[in-house]
Amino acid sequence: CGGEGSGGAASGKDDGKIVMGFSQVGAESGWRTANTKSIQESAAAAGIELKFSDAQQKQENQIKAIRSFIAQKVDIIAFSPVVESGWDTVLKEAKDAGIPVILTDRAVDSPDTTLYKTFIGSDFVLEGKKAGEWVKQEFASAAGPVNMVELQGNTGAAPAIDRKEGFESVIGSDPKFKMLASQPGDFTRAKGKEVMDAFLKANPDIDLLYAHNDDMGLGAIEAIEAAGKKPGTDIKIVTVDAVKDGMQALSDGKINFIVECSPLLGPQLMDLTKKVLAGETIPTRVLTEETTFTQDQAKAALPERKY
Ligand code: GZL
Repeated sequence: CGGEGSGGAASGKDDGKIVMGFSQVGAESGWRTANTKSIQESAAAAGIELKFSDAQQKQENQIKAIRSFIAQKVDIIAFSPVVESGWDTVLKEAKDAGIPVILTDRAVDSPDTTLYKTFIGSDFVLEGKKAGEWVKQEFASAAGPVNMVELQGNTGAAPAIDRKEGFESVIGSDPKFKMLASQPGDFTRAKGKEVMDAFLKANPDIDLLYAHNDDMGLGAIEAIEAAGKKPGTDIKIVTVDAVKDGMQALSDGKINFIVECSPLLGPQLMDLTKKVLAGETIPTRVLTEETTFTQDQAKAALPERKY
């Protein structure tokens, strides 16, 4: 097949159809399910043949999948790196094979930016800052201390690192706010519930939970209710994503604020894929559009939500 930048759309097959290898993090959250749906539906709509692999949140499975895509001589590889580090070797193998790579959703920390064409995804530091700004405003009149706990995403993941950094950059300097505990909940409901249960047993007076995604927040709500407390009232909750179940909890008053992180990256990915294979220059960073929701805004937005 034609190599990268070969002018016409290179194809792994005679019929000229673009073949994409996509390595997905897993199926850990409502966000991930919506992201997978967006990618699969957009590939079909764009006439791109998709070879899709679910890594079950394991980096070694993503590396295996990328090597398999290289062996199959796909035209392009796209993936959402489950963690930031450890990609240089396999990305160099893709580069040496003349197969362009696009990062979606999460970034890698490689200093060699020639290893991929672009990164389409959110600004996770900004998402953390938006969550922190809401907390400062919500507790502006509180004398303090404001006792907080944090459920982080999976260790080493760009959204976990950056959402924590962004939140701390806004809250960190104010002595009124005390972070009593901060642990990974791996972006899943089950782990979020388990860790929140432990937080509640060790800290009787929690005022606020910051969860790096809705799913961990929803798991935490189960633990809070099991402990006989009212989520959204006794313990305020701010999360990130704005998936349907999170927005429903927000509308029901069990979550107090959600920072949106859009999973609908499929159309942009397919558009950029065609540009890369046509030899066009594309931006090295594509930011996704997203907003924030209060309880009233969730009530209004729910009927129209796509995910
Ligand atoms: C963010 C994405 C995160 C979501 C979680 O772009 O990587 O992973 O916030 C998902 O819900 O599991």
